[in-house]
Amino acid sequence: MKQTHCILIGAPVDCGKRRRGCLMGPDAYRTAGLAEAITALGHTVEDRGNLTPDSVTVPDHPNPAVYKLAENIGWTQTLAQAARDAAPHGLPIFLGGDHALALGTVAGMAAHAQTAGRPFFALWLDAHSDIHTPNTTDSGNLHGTPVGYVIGRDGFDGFPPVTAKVDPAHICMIGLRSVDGPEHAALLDMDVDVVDMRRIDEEGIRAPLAAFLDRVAAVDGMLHVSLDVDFLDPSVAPAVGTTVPGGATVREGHLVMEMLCDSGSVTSLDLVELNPFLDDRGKTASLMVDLTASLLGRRVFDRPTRSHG
Ligand code: 4U7
Ligand code: MN
Ligand code: MN
Ligand code: MN
Repeated sequence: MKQTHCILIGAPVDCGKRRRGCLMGPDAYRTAGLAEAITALGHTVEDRGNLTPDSVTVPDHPNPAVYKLAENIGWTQTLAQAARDAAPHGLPIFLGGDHALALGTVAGMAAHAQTAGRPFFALWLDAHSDIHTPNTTDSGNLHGTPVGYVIGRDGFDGFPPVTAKVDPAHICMIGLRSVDGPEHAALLDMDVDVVDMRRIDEEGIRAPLAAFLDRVAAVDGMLHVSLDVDFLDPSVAPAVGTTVPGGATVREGHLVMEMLCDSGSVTSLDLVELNPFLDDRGKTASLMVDLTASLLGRRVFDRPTRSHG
């Protein structure tokens, strides 16, 4: 893989749900040797440290379940700007932090793509579809809403207006196995490419991902990857609040990352939902670092002719 300048951006977002601990995520990735793994592959790394959210005040939300609205809006503002600032200089890697951070990172990267005049795509690696709005969520946990926000669904009053809406047909979700009723209803009405665990069982993970990557490459798209720890099976990745059994294996995770590397399309990455308080001697943090290394070109054994096509 060609030499890449990786920009680490710490986003200790912990307001997207009630269970605390994701604020320790960025330091866990650093402790697990993320920067060292990247430089060992011949890339350069710049660590911009941890951000803090803009402070905003908001009126009460009509859905009383909504949790920490103001803080989520503050983070969205801060991270959208951080994404736009970093994108022209290299490959931003957002170190979460819970998935509420993606309201900002994806909105910011999409705005950057619009400025650059390139189509924007997102790959959502997750047990969940995260397509709620503050009005449809029962839990009130806004880490379940980033996709709803970036495609421009109603209900995000008080959040920064989405200047570059992401086309649902440019989103692929892989790993789904927990989708709420209102999310299911929304997905039925749009062209998101949904690769749930049953489809992975039946078709394997390679074919649907290859088809999506071909679509991105055909139009020289910019691809944002949002990797939620709960994409992986909890037996191999226990450090997450929202465990759902029946997730991706270690090898499925690596294959996805290796194919993403081969595609050359990835222009930004979120590492989200790691809760180090729930980890088992750092094994989840280390696995996330290893997956990032695969995305950036680490190979066990390479044949010059291998390709995913
Ligand atoms: B994550 C949930 F009800 N859908 O809205 C909700 F199942 O970023 C979970 O993918 C959301 O971890 C999970 O609270 C958000 C729930
Ligand atoms: Mn999830
Ligand atoms: Mn998620
Ligand atoms: Mn989660």
